[in-house]
Amino acid sequence: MKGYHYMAIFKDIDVIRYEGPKSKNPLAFKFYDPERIVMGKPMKEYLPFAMSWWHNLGAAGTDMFGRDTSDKSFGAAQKGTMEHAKAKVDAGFEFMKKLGIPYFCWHDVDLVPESDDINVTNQRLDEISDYILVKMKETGIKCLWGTANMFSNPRFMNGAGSSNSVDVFCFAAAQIKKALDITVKLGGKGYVFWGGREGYETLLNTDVKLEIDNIARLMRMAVDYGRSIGFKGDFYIEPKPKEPSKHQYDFDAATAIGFLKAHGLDKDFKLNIEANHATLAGHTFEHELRISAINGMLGSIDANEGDPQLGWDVDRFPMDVYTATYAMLEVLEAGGLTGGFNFDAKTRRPSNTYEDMFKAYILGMDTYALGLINAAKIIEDGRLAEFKKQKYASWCSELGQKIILGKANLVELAERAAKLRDAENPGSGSQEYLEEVVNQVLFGC
Ligand code: XUL
Ligand code: CO
Repeated sequence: MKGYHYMAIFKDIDVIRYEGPKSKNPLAFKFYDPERIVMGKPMKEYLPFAMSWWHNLGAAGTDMFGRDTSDKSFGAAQKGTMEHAKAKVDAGFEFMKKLGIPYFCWHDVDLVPESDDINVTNQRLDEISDYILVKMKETGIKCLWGTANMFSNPRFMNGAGSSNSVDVFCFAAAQIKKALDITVKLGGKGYVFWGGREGYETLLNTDVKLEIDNIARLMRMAVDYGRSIGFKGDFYIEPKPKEPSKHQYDFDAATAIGFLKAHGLDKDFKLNIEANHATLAGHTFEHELRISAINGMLGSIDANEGDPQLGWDVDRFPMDVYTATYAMLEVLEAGGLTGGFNFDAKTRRPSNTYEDMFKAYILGMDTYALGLINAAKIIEDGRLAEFKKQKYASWCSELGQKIILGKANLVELAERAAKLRDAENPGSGSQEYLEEVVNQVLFGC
């Protein structure tokens, strides 16, 4: 790293400012106005945005059919070196500073090139995290969460916590230990488990019970170690049903919550819900947020979106304002996030310039700002909440409360049904009316 001199990477790009909905400046916010007060608080407090190290500073366009389209060397002579790792830090902090992004998220192998010797990789992580700390102090930018990449290295082909091999399990443990050390060193608010290889291709060769129990054992060790070194934040599971494994054990929020409760991990864990993972599981994003929230486990969000025509994880920057609105309704109703909004998103392969990186984040941040503004309007309008209140009004009756308190039994309920002879119509669900209300609130004056 000696001999590397810092200079601005994005020289031609100025600080990104709010210019309002009428601005035609592609490098300005149209809706994200950090200081604008929404429901009593500045917008930026509702929307703690984070930059994902892997997509923004790493992914350069390689796909299964072709190589990189963009230059993410950031001025380093050679990629995959510590000079490059440091150039990524410089680029990342300049980028976040110019956009006003307060947090970042990382995998261990996003920060430094992985060596064949884990001891060397760990020394590199020590070195780069010293440098990141300097930048954090200079800029005030913070770490949202860290994680260990336990899916890229070929040793994890049969899983990490779910591996058939005890030695591979040890490597997973070692990577988690180090990633936790660095998370604590950087003051991270959370630590993520995303189990891309924690699943199976075929039951013919898989001991599902041993694998799931072993994942829990590894997570328990992570909690115990994390707490022993002073990590006070939340552990997160990031559910995803498939890809790269055909079937992943953390299929969706409900599955992950059941797993956490069954293994006594629910006090230390919350969920990191990713929009594109929700849709891959056949759910809406807001469904996954609701299931997490009602279980007290809505921790953080990976903000992106899928493509309606593509059945895999495309990690697009979010632009769907309805989805962002429904998501922000869930977040507001849950009382906010303890984590943040990490743009686990990448520019499309042909969007290959530095400017595109900025425009992508502008799109994502503006979409969530619109989501917040709209969700606040829906709450302030009150018609949706009032409808729901009326819909469930019978549960406020004496009998309804008796059932809720667990004091009723089947015999007395059957007696009431017999007396009524026929149940009254429970009332219209009025979906079309409610959708019209949403449109009116969004597009009416
Ligand atoms: C993969 C994915 C990961 C996690 C962190 O689909 O979402 O990038 O967010 O490992
Ligand atoms: Co993610």
